[in-house]
Amino acid sequence: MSEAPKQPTIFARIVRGEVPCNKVFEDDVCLAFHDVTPAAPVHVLVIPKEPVESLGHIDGSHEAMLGHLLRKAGEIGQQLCPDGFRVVANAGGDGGQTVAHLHLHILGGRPMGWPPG
Ligand code: DGP
Repeated sequence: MSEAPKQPTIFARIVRGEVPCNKVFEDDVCLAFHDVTPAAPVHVLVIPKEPVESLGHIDGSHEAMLGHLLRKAGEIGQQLCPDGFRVVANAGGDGGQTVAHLHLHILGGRPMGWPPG
């Protein structure tokens, strides 16, 4: 029996151009845009165009994409937050993930607390 098709996430719809976003960067592999509910003065999300669910759903075929995502997060973070920034990937329920499409949060523009909540 085949699985019922999953509904596209809001991020898949942003990738397809069906939902607008405040874009920061885009290439063939990823898209970066401002978070709609910012948790810091700078809060940008970097997502793969490929709809991978989370860091808990990756395998060797995703290595190049993940390296690219992290590199772009570093470049964007350094550009927007020269005094420092944090990159976070929430995964699964206990990880605080609310959108089931892998994404890196870039947070900055203020000192970050530790440990996170
Ligand atoms: P997480 O909780 O780690 O799954 O983060 C999801 C983030 O996505 C959250 O900070 C809010 C943001 N978000 C949800 N829907 C939208 C949207 O439609 N547009 C934008 N720009 N951000 C969104």
